[in-house]
Amino acid sequence: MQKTSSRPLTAAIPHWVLTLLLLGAGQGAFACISSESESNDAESDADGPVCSEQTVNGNIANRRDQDWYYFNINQAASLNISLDHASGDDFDWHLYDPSQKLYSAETGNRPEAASVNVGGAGLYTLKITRYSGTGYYALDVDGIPSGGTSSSSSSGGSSSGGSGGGCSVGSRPSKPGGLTSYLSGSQADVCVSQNDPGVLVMGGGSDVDDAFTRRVKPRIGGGDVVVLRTSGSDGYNDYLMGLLDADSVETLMVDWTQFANSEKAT
Ligand SMILES: [Ca+2]
Ligand SMILES: [Ca+2]
Repeated sequence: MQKTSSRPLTAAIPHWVLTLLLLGAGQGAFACISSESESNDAESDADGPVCSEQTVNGNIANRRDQDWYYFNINQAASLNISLDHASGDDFDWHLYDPSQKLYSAETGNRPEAASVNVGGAGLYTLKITRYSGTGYYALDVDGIPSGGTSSSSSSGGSSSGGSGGGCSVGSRPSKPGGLTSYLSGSQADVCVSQNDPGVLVMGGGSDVDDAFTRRVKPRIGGGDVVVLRTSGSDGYNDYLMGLLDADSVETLMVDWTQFANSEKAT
């Protein structure tokens, strides 16, 4: 078995545990937020997802407070972004595109309301800052397409949710816009029977092929394997497909906090 240098050993530990969880547990809807959650002062700690028709209540608590939010866009859309707050305050919003570049902002008017056309799919973030005053605000972002189910920036695999293949585990979670994934094998879910959970702890050296073939393979029963990584690429796909006789191996590049908190990754 040819191994690739892009497979960190640690990645092998959580993916198998999560494989069992994903196959054995139903998935609930990933809720739109209605209020902010501190600390959200950095883009990497943004709250979300923000959804259309759902006001988000926030608070600029002090002079240094800034609040970040995120939402996914799966197709071209016209967004109506508005920020409502006490008349004596002056807050602003800044919209960042999936490449984390400033895309649009409203800083000159009160209330801060504007329409923004977005064309690229992916994860957008919105930063709320203060120019003067502190206190509560209400943020509305209308026009976000429902679903957030596709992403042109992703590599390989399916970006959409699905039926779960009739496995009684609920629908397959949608992939957040901007999340890169690599799929090997069959895209469709396969149903397998699992009697007991299992944990394989491995670390400190190279991957042990026998651990996968003798310990993991019998338990997954030809099911679907999910690999969560924060860096690298698809180095585990072919490796695990060969060792586990899996129906598929999908690697998700979970390199943002928002992706880690998404229904797809959890
Ligand atoms: Ca705040
Ligand atoms: Ca904040």
